[in-house]
Amino acid sequence: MATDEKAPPRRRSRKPQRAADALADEKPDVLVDYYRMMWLMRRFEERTGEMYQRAKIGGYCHLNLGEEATVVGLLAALEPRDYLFTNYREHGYALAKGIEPGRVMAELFGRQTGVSHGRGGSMHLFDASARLLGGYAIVGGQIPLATGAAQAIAYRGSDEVVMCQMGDGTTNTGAFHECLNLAQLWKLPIVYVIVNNLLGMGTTVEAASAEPELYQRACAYRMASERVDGNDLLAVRDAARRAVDRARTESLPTLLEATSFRMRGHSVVDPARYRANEEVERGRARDPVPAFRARLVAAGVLDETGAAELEAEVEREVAQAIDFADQSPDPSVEDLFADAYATPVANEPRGLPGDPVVASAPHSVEVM
Ligand SMILES: Cc1ncc(C[n+]2csc(CCOP(=O)(O)OP(=O)(O)O)c2C)c(N)n1
Repeated sequence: MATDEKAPPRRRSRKPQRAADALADEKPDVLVDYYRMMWLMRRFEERTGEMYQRAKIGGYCHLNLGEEATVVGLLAALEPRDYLFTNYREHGYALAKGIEPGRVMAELFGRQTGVSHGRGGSMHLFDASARLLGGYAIVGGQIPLATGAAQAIAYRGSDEVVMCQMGDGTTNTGAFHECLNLAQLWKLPIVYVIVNNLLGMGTTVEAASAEPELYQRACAYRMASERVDGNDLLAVRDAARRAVDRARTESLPTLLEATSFRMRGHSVVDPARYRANEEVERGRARDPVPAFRARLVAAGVLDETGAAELEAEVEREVAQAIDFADQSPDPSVEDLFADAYATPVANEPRGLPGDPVVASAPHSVEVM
């Protein structure tokens, strides 16, 4: 090499700058939208707890309080055409999937205008048009269904992705292991997400799982996996994006674990006496909602007035959702058997992942 040749100027790594202010590369309006959704979930859930106390909501009711950063981060990685399956702790997921708060609240109130026409209530939110394919009450029940949806997508060769959320306690069920095995073997476009809020009801992960680092369970199936801090919305979103991208472009599954903290008891009727006060205080100190707000204010993305206006607007939106639910009619008795079967007419497609296959199956049975 000639000695007088000038060496090209060395590019400065962008890494140290990003570390100084990781928000610098983010679009401000997107960050505000994330905060808005977290705040909507927070107020929606707090008011839901209140409505339960006032006997407006029947049955069980599990809240997402404390898990907002995880939920918003996960959903930020999905396209509207992607499918979502969850367990019973799903109100926040429905909101983040874009379903109107009024329709979610009306479902909790058991009203006809609810997402599942009042027949499901909390734990059974379902909206095929939003591609939220359920809220499931049976621990792990959603995993085979989500895996089947991913198989249908792979079979048809389309590029949608399935996300399947579950709690830490769910990972000791047989369905979890059977489905992970098949998803890797059959190369299915699915992201399994464990929301590790450290407890399955009142049992700690350590007391229930021989391998408490739950993301490591993917090793048994040679599946890609990652653990992320569930209180860090952007970290969750980025990890979820990597997983969704792997599913969409390579048709490969991922196991994602988001460590989180459940602010209240397992359900609204659980006083959570099994937790030490210090543990709860530690968790509350890391509350992701005020932390994200403070971060946006410090970065100049939002000012105090803007944040307060946004919060007041959300407050009104939640109040309207409650009014809508309150004024909505109950489902009619004549409709008792409506939606009891998957399709009102045998083999009629409903736009679900497997429908075209079912509709064109040569051995399909005609029901007269
Ligand atoms: C098959 C089955 N067994 C038991 C239950 C009762 N149950 C409901 S939630 C739960 C604990 C689940 O914990 P986890 O998966 O960690 O979810 P989290 O509620 O913490 O989000 C149990 C045992 C159930 N609903 N279904």
